[in-house]
Amino acid sequence: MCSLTIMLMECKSSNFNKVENTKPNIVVIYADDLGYGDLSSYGATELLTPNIDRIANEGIRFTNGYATSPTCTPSRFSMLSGIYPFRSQRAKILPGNAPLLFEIGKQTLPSMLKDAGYFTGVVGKWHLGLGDENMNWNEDIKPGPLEIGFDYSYIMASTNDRVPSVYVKNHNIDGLDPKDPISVSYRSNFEGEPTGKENPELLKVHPSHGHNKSIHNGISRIGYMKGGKSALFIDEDMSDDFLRESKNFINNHKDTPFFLFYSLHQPHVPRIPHPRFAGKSGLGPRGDVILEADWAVGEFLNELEKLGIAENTIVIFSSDNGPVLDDGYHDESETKIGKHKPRGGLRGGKYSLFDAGTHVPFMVRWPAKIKPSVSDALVCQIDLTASLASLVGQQNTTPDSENILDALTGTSKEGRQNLLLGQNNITSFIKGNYVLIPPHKGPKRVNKWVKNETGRDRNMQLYNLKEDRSQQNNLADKNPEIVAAMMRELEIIKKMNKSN
Ligand code: NG6
Ligand code: CA
Repeated sequence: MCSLTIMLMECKSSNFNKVENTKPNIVVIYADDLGYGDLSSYGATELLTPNIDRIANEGIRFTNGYATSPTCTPSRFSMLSGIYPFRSQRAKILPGNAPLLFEIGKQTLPSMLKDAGYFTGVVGKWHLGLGDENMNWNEDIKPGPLEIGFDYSYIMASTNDRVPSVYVKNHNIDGLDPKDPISVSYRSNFEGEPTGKENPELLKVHPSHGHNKSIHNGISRIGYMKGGKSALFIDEDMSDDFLRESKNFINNHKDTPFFLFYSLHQPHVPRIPHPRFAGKSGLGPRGDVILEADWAVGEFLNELEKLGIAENTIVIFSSDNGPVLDDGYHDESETKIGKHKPRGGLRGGKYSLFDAGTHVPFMVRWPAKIKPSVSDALVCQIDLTASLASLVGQQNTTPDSENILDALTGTSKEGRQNLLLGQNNITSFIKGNYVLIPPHKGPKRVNKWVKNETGRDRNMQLYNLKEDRSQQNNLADKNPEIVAAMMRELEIIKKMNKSN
């Protein structure tokens, strides 16, 4: 048992109030599609991110930190549920009207912390489904975050490129006028409503592929919607909206231990910075929204300081998947990229089994306990539940989360021994320095717009990530025994299907 756990448990037996005061606040700041090379603390030179870098420089900067999946929904699902995405058939990119992905009643990261006495909240992107089949967006929207362990939620209903373009506060759309109800469809348009496909003259940003359905704020999206005018979000204000809500949350709960999942929407498409940041990066909107996110993180960290709680607040920063340039809109992400390298020398990117799909920035700051350092330990977002459970004296009952608290707090350089990545039957497997990518059918590139390599190949692939971080030398043919051993272990993990 780690020393921090012992310390908290000793406090618990001697004086319950004392443990309540000792428990650190916990904040997970989660970027959307931010690559390993997108931050100056991870080597970016064309783009400076001094505020996010503060978390890295004042805490532990992990060089082997992972999301479980190269897309949003499965990574978020496993971070909050402690379940590998492949165990859930539905854990893949969800449409905006998908039902809630979680099985209610099972332990989650927020429910575990709630059981430990934390006030728990989520602000920002969700993309984990809401409600059940045939949900009416004008009534109570549930089940959702409040049914899986959050005490408070202020979330984007789906993604910034999927309808409905509204925020949901607890069980209801924020600012909805009952006289102007909202209708949502992912099948057919509502009569008389313009679309990006038919009315390009109404657009301020044009789609490159997909994203040509309902228009809101001069941007066409995925899916159709109608009504709800007073509740529609303004893309330019989204960063400020989530920052305001996050600051309110910590102000309101500064006197109890709190857990906040602050889920940024940057740099996911559509990349629409506030005018304060437009043109500031010289790299086009993708760079501008990264600067905007960096600013918001700085404001949030300042607020922790202003409230006098920064010292005993754990701030974890990471990203849900790797980077992508064109992801559906003409937004100069390719033409203005210049020398910036979002994947930071890794191979692949969003949607990819190659390393840049899941190998992301990962940093942990806790001024009261953590000494600044850099760690090569293999750490994954899926481990937050078991690790933080150990910290706050709770049992982890999730199947795949591992207790790597010592690595996360810097008292050990050892993290996970292995890690299964991907979703459904499209997976890869890390063990020690090696990554194994079993044969998968499918295209080499996502499509003609999204140029990221998928990492799929009909042949077995094995790479030594330590010696060959850009995955140029496939070692599978020369090392059949390593391949066989890793395949066996991968299959065992897949079959284990431990459940609560
Ligand atoms: C894709 C979208 C892409 C993005 C992605 C989900 C098209 C053509 N592409 O289907 O723009 O929304 O889904 O991204 O529609 S994620 O980061 O939320 O996983
Ligand atoms: Ca994402």
